[in-house]
Amino acid sequence: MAHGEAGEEELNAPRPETPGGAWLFAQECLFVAGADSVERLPPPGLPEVAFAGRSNVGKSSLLNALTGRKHLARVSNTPGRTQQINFFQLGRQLMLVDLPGHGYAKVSRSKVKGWTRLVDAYIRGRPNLQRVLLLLDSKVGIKEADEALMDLMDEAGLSYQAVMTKADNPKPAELAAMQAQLAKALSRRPACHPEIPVTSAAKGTGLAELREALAAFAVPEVPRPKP
Ligand SMILES: Nc1nc2c(ncn2[C@@H]2O[C@H](COP(=O)(O)OP(=O)(O)OP(=O)(O)O)[C@@H](O)[C@H]2O)c(=O)[nH]1
Ligand SMILES: [Mg+2]
Repeated sequence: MAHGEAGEEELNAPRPETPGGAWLFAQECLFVAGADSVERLPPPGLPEVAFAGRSNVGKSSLLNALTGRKHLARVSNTPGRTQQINFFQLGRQLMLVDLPGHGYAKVSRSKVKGWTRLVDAYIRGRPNLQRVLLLLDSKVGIKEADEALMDLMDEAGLSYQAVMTKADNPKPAELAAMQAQLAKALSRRPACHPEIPVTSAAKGTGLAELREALAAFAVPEVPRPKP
């Protein structure tokens, strides 16, 4: 067999399996880059899943809870704190991307414009961006800024999925009503994934399922050569 040709055995060998969610999120997770302008975005590499949503919706908290690190992404009581796009590498498999909160009015207009431009440019132009998770507060639902972001993603044909956050806040009946309301509103959106995970970073609700769903985007684990 010529060098580089696959033998019969290799061809029949099972493909490396997609890493499971629990395994993937137990990998080392490292902050690798923060970008406050398009020029500072790291070159595209690993598949990326981005966490988007209005300020204070719980993006950083969800990232921390998924990875089991309390202080990986900065959590703040001051909306608008995450002011840049932050990249966190999970093992050698996946990049988790914390986007600055959109639609927050209490910072200067020029700043809001700057972040919106940056997020727009990232969403429109990132070739390795596999999915955007659009986080929606279980008590608040969809606001104008979310509609604007969804318009952009529908237009760009970029796959996105709504994720309900802070599910520990509303009463069960309110939560169910919000789920139904969101399912109806989002069913009209062409690029929106039909499933809407319900999560609570505070209580751990829905995290295992979300880890599993995100594992589908990860690069398959490369088997290490036997010593
Ligand atoms: N009750 C409850 N509070 C939460 C949960 N997740 C986040 N919070 C709180 O919501 C606030 C905002 O959380 P962050 O994770 O900083 O929100 P963010 O979306 O990253 O905010 P920006 O970076 O400003 O865009 C903090 O006070 C958190 O403690 C949750 O699951 N349940
Ligand atoms: Mg944040």
